[in-house]
Amino acid sequence: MNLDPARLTLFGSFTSSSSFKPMMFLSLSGLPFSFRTVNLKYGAQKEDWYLAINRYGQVPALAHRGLIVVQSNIILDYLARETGCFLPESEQDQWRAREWLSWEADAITNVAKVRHYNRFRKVDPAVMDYFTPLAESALGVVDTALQGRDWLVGDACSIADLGCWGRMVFMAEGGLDITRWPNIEAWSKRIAAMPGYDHPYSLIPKKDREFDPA
Ligand SMILES: N[C@@H](CCC(=O)N[C@@H](CS)C(=O)NCC(=O)O)C(=O)O
Repeated sequence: MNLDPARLTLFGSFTSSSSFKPMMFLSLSGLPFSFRTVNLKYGAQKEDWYLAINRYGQVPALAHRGLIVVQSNIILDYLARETGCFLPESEQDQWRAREWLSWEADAITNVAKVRHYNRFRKVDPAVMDYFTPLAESALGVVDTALQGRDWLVGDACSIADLGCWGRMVFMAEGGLDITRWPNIEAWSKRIAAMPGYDHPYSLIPKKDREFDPA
């Protein structure tokens, strides 16, 4: 695959919360980039050409400067360091944002699991009974953290917010009603109000596309 090393190239899929995170970062930042679709429905993520990019056989992946970066939260961290966008100001807050991203992968990922099993792969009800309380507990932690504050870290939207919201964006498809967590609902509206935001089904292209904002 021919890649321009100077240009950010994101590989992803429109049904993927993990892809939504870097897609949201790039769109909210108004950065030029190329999008390359990896069709999960047809198993493109397990084809040799893509395994050469992401050995885990999953989306997303980012190519830039001859580097390949995978794992959505690492991509967010890379983009923040590279562009300065959504990077908290103080070093302490930068570490705190990365801490949220790491915790997100442990805990909020259960929200994505509940949605996945509910929407794409029917499982034994016992599986849902196991994962649903874990998802609810993670949402409770985020809701409490947002009590009395607009953003998870510092005074501005950061990669912590994009990583955590990105993973839970499809929560309704898992039967998790956002109105049960009022601080999360208010925070999601703050993120959605930012120019460049859209729901993943609208934001993430279904075909390869070039983004060159004026
Ligand atoms: N920890 C990874 C998870 C990536 C992930 O689970 N990607 C899903 C879509 S959201 C995927 O590619 N699934 C297809 C597969 O596993 O075959 C990340 O955050 O990037």
